[in-house]
Amino acid sequence: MAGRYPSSLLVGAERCTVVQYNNLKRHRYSRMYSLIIITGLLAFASSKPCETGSNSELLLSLKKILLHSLEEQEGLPNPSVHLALRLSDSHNLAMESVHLNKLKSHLHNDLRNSLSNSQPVVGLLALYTMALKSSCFDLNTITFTVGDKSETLQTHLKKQMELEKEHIAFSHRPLTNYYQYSLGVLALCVSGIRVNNHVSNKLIKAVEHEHFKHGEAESIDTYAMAGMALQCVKESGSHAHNDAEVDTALTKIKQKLLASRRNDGHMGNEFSTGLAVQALLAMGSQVAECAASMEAMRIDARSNTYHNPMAVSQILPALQQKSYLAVKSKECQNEDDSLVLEPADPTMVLPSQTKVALNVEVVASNGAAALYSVDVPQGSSLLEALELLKGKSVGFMFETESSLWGPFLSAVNGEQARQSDRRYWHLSSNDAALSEGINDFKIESAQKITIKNTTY
Ligand code: B12
Repeated sequence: MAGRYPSSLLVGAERCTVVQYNNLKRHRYSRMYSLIIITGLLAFASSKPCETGSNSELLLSLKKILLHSLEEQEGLPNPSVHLALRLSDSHNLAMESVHLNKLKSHLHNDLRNSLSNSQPVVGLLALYTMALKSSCFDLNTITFTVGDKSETLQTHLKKQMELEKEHIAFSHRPLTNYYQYSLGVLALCVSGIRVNNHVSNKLIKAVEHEHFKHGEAESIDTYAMAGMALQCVKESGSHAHNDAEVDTALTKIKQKLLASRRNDGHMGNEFSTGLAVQALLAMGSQVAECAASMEAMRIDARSNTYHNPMAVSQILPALQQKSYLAVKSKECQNEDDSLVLEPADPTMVLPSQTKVALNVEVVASNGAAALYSVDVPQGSSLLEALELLKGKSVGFMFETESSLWGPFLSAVNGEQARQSDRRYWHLSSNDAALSEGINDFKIESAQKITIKNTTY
């Protein structure tokens, strides 16, 4: 599966680093390698961390990562990447326009199929809505025909939110998750649709009862998304009767985000910090208050922590001191069209000669554990390592599902960990939870990976 696109980005004149792009895939994968070398970016010189001008080279290189990812997408076009490019202050309008058309055809068809099969897709519908709105596209002209009924995108989004809300009333959890529920509220709000008070109340209650979890840990990403959603609702004035409740929830979210700030400036982890900064800015924090977190992200970006376009798409608005709320007032006139993408030089990346020993422990839902061993080239992704193990025919098998973040490990040794059962295959290395998935995590040294069927 996973089309991986090892590619390279130079941030700082003296070095050339391999960055791996993850592609959006659906239900199948094929592998291919290419190396893209972008040379000539000047060394990053940041003396005033919060001033846009001082980090313009870094921002430029991040935008180019996103543009390259558009070219290399084999699967569905990514609405989050589109949104980040549209919220940027410089553009490649031709490439954005081609991508918009892909969203309106490929992603649209995929969403229609999901809606026809009654699958909950509120997060993707919301991102699609915001991507279209960020391109100033008339949302009223977008319709889905499901069965013999044709309804607008916004009507479908509202209906999905009603289903989610009813599910929360019934089982205290959304059909999808609170991150997607927040995205739904945000998308309705930024596109000027009044959010039903009952819908926003469910989000407010979830904040109050601290229901935002990622596995066993608190989900800072979800607090951030809920913060942006509720801030938008507050500003729209549509929640007038319960203004105090919205304020209480926003205050709590802000506390949660600030309390999650580590000494190195990250809020939550490397991958939630961008959304957390976006949320704080949306809620009225001054840029200076976020300086340490922004600097942490810039250090990450320079050391290639963000080698997944999805991660870049979530930090880029924050580094440009913007949040997803900016979609609401987005105008598409007189845009700077100066972003030029140099052609990439494809090169093969050869596997390392050095092998490292990997132990893989699989813990099934009944607690039964199986241990496997395999030697893999140093620097292999966990996905490549699992493929090698599978090829050894020692009884290890696995399957993945595509997502915006790349391949999600869905079944191991014939056992599914299904969202409908609130289960997933949790990944850890030497007992520490992985902060990346199977396509992005690299095996640099001998270790034990545990893959455990876990409830959440
Ligand atoms: C909800 C959520 C989950 C839920 C998903 C099920 C559910 N309840 O819906 C659960 C708890 C199962 C989960 C698991 C994991 N997650 Co998670 N998850 C999220 C969260 C908060 C929202 C995702 C979402 O709904 N997006 C909206 C929809 C529209 O996009 P989507 O792509 O269609 O959504 C699906 C995928 O994102 C997928 N998914 C969820 N997490 C991950 C992680 C990876 C690596 C992949 C490939 C897919 C994936 O599940 C979503 C629902 O189907 C994000 C936060 C964020 N900033 O994006 C983190 C996030 C994506 N997860 C993350 C991680 C690390 C993981 C795990 C690898 C943790 C672990 N150590 O096991 C596992 C995945 C292991 C595997 N089997 O492959 C990181 C990814 C960072 C990175 N660079 O890759 C994020 C960004 C959180 C963070 N800040 O660290 N996750």
